[in-house]
Amino acid sequence: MKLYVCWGTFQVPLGREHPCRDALLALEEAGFKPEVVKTHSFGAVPRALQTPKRKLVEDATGSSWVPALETDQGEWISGSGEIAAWASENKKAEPATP
Ligand SMILES: N[C@@H](CCC(=O)N[C@@H](CS)C(=O)NCC(=O)O)C(=O)O
Repeated sequence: MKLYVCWGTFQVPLGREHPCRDALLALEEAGFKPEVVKTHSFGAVPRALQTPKRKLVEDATGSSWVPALETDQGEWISGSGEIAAWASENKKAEPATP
């Protein structure tokens, strides 16, 4: 799976939430290890000036804003809350203990 993010998944100062980081942590918590794809640019930039990765996200989700998740099944989920909900619904099973 691929998690499309802005410029990274770093923590931001002053306790402000960073949606791309929240999405990654929710996926990791659910046992996934997504490939993180940096799209750069910014969601509000006009399409003509967007990066190819932002255009890909917009074509798939209808919005150039990130975070956006592309699952291994080719499903796209847009938004950190939606990605977190998907992660908890599709949690990977714990490996059986010997
Ligand atoms: N409600 C959205 C907000 C997304 C959001 O604010 N994303 C940050 C990046 S982490 C942003 O600045 N988005 C503009 C962009 O870069 O697309 C969510 O939680 O997913």
